Amino acid sequence: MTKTLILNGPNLNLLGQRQPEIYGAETLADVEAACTDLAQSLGLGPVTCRQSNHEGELVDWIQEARGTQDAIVINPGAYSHTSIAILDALNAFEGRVVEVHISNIHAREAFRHHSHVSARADAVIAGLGTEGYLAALRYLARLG
Ligand code: CA2
Repeated sequence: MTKTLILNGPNLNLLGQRQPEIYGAETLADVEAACTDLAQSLGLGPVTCRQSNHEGELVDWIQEARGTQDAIVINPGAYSHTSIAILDALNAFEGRVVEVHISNIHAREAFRHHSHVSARADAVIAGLGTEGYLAALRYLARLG
């Protein structure tokens, strides 16, 4: 069983409400429900979904995942490009880390091209839309 924490960072609570041309039409609740359903059908183990607009709260949840979760799927939002604190917290987590970006950050503004989190991630998914979260779960299930 792979217990998985799905973490979403700032502004991702607005999914489906603004900028559908970039982030799609699904709401965060839709994405979280699809992740829960897929994890169950893959026999992956329980998923816990959380979203915060606050860097420190994301750090707290990553710390709490130490010893309690086997994997973290994280879309750090704009903190990807700025947060050493989230990178440090992930570096203290022993399990697998998959970084997800809904958009292809490399095809966007230059300030989005670098993610601090990618230095720790076992895998990085960008540009698959919200399907990226499901691809992350399939990857984790395949690894067992
Ligand atoms: O492509 C991604 O998933 C991002 O992590 C999304 C972040 C952005 O800062 C990163 O560069 C790439 C922004 C999330 C904002 O989400 C919204 C969704 C709907 C409406 C408004 C914002």
